[in-house]
Amino acid sequence: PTTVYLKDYEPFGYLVEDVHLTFRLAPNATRVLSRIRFAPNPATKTRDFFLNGENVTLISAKIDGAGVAPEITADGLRLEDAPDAPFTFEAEVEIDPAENTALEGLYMSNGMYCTQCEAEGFRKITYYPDRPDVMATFTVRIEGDLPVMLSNGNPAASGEGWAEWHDPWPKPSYLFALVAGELVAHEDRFTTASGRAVDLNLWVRPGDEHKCAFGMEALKKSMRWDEEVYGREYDLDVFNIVAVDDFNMGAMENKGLNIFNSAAVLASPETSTDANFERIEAIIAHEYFHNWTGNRITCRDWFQLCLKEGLTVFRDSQFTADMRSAPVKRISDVIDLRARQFPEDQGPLAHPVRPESFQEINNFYTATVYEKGAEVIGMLKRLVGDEAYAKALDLHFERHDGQACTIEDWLRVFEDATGRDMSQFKRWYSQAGTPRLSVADSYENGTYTLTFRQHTPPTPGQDQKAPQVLPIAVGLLGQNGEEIVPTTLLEMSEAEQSFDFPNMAQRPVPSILRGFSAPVVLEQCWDAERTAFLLAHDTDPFNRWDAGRQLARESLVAQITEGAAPDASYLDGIATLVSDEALDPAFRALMLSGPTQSEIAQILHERRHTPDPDAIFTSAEALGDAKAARLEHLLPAIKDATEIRAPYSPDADQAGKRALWSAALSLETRLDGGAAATAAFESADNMTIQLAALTCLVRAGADEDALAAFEAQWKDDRLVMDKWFAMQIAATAPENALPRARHLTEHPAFDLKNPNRFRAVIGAFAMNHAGFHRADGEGYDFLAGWLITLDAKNPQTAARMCAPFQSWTRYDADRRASMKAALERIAATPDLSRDMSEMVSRLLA
Ligand code: BAL
Ligand code: ZN
Repeated sequence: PTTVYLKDYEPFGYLVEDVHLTFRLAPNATRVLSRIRFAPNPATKTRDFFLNGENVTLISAKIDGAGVAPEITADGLRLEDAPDAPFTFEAEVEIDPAENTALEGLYMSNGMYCTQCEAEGFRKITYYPDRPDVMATFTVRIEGDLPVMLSNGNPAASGEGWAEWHDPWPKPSYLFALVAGELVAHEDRFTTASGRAVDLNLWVRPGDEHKCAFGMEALKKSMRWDEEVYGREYDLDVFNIVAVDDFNMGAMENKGLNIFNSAAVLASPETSTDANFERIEAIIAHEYFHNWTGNRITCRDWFQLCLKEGLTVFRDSQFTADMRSAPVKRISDVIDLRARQFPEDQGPLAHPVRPESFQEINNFYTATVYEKGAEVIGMLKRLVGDEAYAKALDLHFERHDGQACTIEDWLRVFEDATGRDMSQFKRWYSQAGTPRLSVADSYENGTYTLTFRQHTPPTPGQDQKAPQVLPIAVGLLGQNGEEIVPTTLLEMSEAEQSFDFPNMAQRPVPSILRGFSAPVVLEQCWDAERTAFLLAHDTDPFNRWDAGRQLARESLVAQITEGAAPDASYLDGIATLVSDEALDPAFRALMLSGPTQSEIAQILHERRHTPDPDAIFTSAEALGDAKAARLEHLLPAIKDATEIRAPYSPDADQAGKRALWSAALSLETRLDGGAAATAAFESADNMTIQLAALTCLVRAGADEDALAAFEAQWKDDRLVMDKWFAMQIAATAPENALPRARHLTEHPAFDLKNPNRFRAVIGAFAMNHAGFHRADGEGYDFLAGWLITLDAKNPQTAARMCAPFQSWTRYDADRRASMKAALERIAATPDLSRDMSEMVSRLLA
């Protein structure tokens, strides 16, 4: 496979003025007629007229009305003698949406036509310069015998069996979308700040109408928020969202026609959990916010993906923080970052936020590009301050509207708006790996000094790392717990740097990296007493939570490596916090959650212990049991105070109470073997409690009747059944995970072609840490086998599911050998996709 490099970027030799497309829909033989006006690009000298195209059959091609016979290859079409003056290119091609199981380009899902073009799917629809720096207006005519036929922009005209759409905003082909099928709309209306009336539609399959109201409200809140916080208004007369069952990603921000995985938009109290509601609100916001950060201002090339994704994730996090609890959102984001991005940054798949090469861009829709990309924006904002950030963003929108931009453009805006030199900060975009920040302190003559050292370990292809700019938020507490220096931002730019705090009457207790102000691993000398003190007194909710997390982590490490008992100071600290009714229940629920088993494996590995997945599981269970015993006397009061009697609402307040109630139920199950959970399961009137209770029963191994009852109740709801499949595999005891996963692949509702269902079984299995890492290596073989099978149909989803193998070098020799063999088995598979072959070769490098 060919490797593409950032350094080789060249603009396309032609500009596209406008595009007219006609679709004659037919499941196995859709005809696509294109009429594209090209003009030589004055910015380039080369005029190679090459149009990308894959899996399309050319029927005819014309230039200015005269037939031409271009050279056709597996990846496109070339005309040697294309004019060096404006011309119109026309083509008719045939494609086969019904056979398209890769879900890229135009495909069919439950009898409905839909598209996914990002990153390079448009070339599977017709011949086109399928690259984000070619922007054009699109007019689309759809012909077919279907009641609803949608494309981007505004509706232009329609009649029996046809509809036309016009999108006045120039866009790259990756934002093209078409949907046609039997759909019903949940309708609403929004008036923008400047008075534009916008028709809003959420299109769903008949039968799903009752799952639309929440998504629609989330859309309206997002539209208002973007006006109020970023001054960004919507720019078309309609905004359409469509729910699709078979979809590789969560959702897609196509101009004016967002397409959503139905799991990321459909919601009802009976079928969706609080976590589902929050995620749906965030994804709707994310896709909507792309209208300005992604669509109006797009990326010059795919190396710049973080320009739109990092910024848009950052914006959706701000939105969720505003709609719900900011500290809870921050803690949840960091849990996610540490669980998904840190392992990526610390393993064989590490790559910079802006990668410099790829074989298959679909492999770079990663936690690094998205979540670390968002952390980078957060650091920028912290460093320049809120006002300067707002000024820079205004300049970005003003200067770059309608353009395809780079990270250099983005940082120049900050330089111009703030006068600050961004050259060192730019390393956050080019240097892979998680910086490790160590800290030492001293107290002399009334001056307290913090000395930091930063170091980033080597990553593939990058042996040497230079110091990065780190915003380090610090607060100082007095010995009796009062705050003596409120949160202060220290700016570190050297490998080692000290910061003095003079006039300290006493030696303070430092609270470092408040709010997780930079995405680093903080290495403080382990001080159990200080950590317990911060757990009790820190005014920064993130660091308070993190103190609890550190105590739990150290307890587990000591249990595993020294045979120690669960740490009493951790249990005492937690007991005080969870019963403190002045604290937000959602925060208290987070305090009760422990580190993941994979996180413990990583820490053990860093400390030169070979992680034993079974020992990690057993210790985590022992800590859970000890927590239950220590909190036993508090559980009835916690449950009483958080029991919701009002009708269900997915708001943050109720959701927080249910989270704490469910965490208490989970501890109670450790004490009563499942009696309370069974009662909760049987009386639940919402999915949050029903699933929480079922999870408790699965963990307790008392799940047979409840799993059967749940299946009988929900067998016709595909989204609920995904939860049923996933949870019983992920939460079961390790020895049951593989037999259960195997058994469920034979369930009549297991469907390889539906990415949600595949992830619910095969992906959930890899989340059962000790189950996946079975000593006999059969877990690895099982995952490898299914990834090989899926790769033949849907390479994108298969390749993304290789991530569980990324930590393979941290385990013992037998497990390493088994994982390597599993990866080699994938690598040796004939006709492996480009996606998969790139992933496996990076994992084995
Ligand atoms: N652009 C792909 C889906 C998303 O990040 O919104
Ligand atoms: Zn996005």
